[in-house]
Amino acid sequence: MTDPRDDAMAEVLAGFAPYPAEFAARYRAAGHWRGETFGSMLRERAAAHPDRIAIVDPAGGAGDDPTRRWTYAELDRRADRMAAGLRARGIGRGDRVVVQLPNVAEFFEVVFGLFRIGALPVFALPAHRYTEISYFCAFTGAVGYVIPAVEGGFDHRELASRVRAETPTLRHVLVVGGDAGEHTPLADVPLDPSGAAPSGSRVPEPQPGDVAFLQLSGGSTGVPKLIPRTHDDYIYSLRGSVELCGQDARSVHLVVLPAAHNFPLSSPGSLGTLYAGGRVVLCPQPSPETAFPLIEREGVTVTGLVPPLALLWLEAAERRRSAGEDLGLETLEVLLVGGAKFSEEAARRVRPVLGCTLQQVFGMAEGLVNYTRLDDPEEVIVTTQGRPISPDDEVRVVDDEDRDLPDGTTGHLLTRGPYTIRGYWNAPEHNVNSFTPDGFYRTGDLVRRTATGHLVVEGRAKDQINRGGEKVAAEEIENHLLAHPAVHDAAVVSMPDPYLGERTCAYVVLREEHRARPPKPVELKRFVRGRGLADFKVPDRVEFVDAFPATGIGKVSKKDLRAAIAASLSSSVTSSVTSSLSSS
Ligand code: OOB
Repeated sequence: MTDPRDDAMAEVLAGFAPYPAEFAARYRAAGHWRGETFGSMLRERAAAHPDRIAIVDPAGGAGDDPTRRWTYAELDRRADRMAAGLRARGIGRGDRVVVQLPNVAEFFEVVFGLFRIGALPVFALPAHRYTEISYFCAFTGAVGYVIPAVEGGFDHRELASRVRAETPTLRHVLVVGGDAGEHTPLADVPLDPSGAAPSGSRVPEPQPGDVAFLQLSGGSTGVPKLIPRTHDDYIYSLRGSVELCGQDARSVHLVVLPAAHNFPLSSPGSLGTLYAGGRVVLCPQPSPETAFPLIEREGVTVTGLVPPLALLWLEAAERRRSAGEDLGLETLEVLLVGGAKFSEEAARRVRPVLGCTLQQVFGMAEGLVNYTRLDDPEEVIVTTQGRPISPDDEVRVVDDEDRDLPDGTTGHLLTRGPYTIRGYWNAPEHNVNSFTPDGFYRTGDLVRRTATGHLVVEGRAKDQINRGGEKVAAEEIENHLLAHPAVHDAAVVSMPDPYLGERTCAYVVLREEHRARPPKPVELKRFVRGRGLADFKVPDRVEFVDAFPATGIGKVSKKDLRAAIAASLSSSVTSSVTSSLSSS
């Protein structure tokens, strides 16, 4: 008898570009893909060390100390009960469920519950709003959406009601904590597994080659693309990361960045820590005020940060040290920094100021992750973004015509390997541009390879702004600006920023009839925000121009726009420095 829910898996597979058979065979023979699934991984860890703590959530519990501590056995039991409850509600293999949770213990209960039944989490970020969420739900045909009630002052229940009314597939909105309103409290879902499955029904176990979840691409196109990752490929990246980062059962990993992002999830992140049998501590806020005491109290050994947060932590540590305070960071052994380029100058401060080893990470949700090694010379650690996890990661640095370049020359990074996707989910028209015919992913990053095989990120060819690790696709924001009645044309580019590395600048050409009385920049920002999208995508600056500079073949020259805003910023810095000098 076929399970009707197999239809959902058929939909997933229809949009999935599998690894060619000869590559899959090679990755298996090399021992990279070992036939593990997330469900079996947790089951095995819980059997091996049931009483070890898996998850520490400093909030959400009852009593004087709200900290929740779940052992491996408890996480495993909760995943089973969640899986049974989700199945009883009709969610099954291949179904997509958008998960948008802050760093709370329930994130793991839900995600492992979904893994166990072969349903696919779609990993949204807490900052996403109506535009992104409605798109994820519609595009993936999601049957479920998991949210907090209110987070950071934002009522996710209202957003969920609106999306639910508009998305015919969306049957379940599950709410963690607080009043669920018209939706279902997540706490009502778990069921005793023995009573859940109707007798005689087939419950197909997820297979290692199945798509386990959909991750989001940073994006450079009008709408975000979805990244299908399999159990086999992702677990291999976890195992590799765990080894390179020296993680083991003693590791205590602080999850500071949003848990669903690929970096804190897998590099080596929370899932890598669970793979290694270590302890995951959830940090509700990334500030040093919250994180430092948690590091001290929980004996945190490793954490990962984006460059702006690393800078913030360095400054806080220096300030406290010069005030004679004890930092309490003695247990911290490794600080991973990635998501955006970490300046050499800041990288040099990590060891002396925080007393731990810096590990640079240059990764991407599509796959390839590079790390500096813990025993690399300090010069390599501070001046490069690392080298690939796997001996089977194929890395090419090429010119504009896809011709290989020698080491030391900057070019486009192409990659193929045992944990890099062969295509975005359901996006044949993008896949033609994003992958070479022989399956290399075009990362859009400009890199240089050193003689030691380490990569140095030199820039980007994709039309994206990297705002301190948060990715903004220029085209997506341009489309929002074009919806404004006064806007004739828009071009969004990066501008340098000492803290975030880059911020967004929107160049706008107004329609004739609006030029005499142009809208204020703040009105355009408000308009974009009002369309309901993540706050980090709202342009930081709006500049009005009569026309855009053009390239030789008549396209908008973003290079010239970037140069113009950079020059104008540096001259305004110079003039403000000059005026402050002359007034002092
Ligand atoms: C990580 O993943 P995504 O998918 O949000 O973004 C990937 C892109 C890369 O293609 C590159 O443009 C940029 O982010 N990036 C870096 C970088 N790490 C990522 N650029 C310069 N230096 C770095 N160290 O951001 C991500 C995924 C897994 C681990 C770490 C980061």
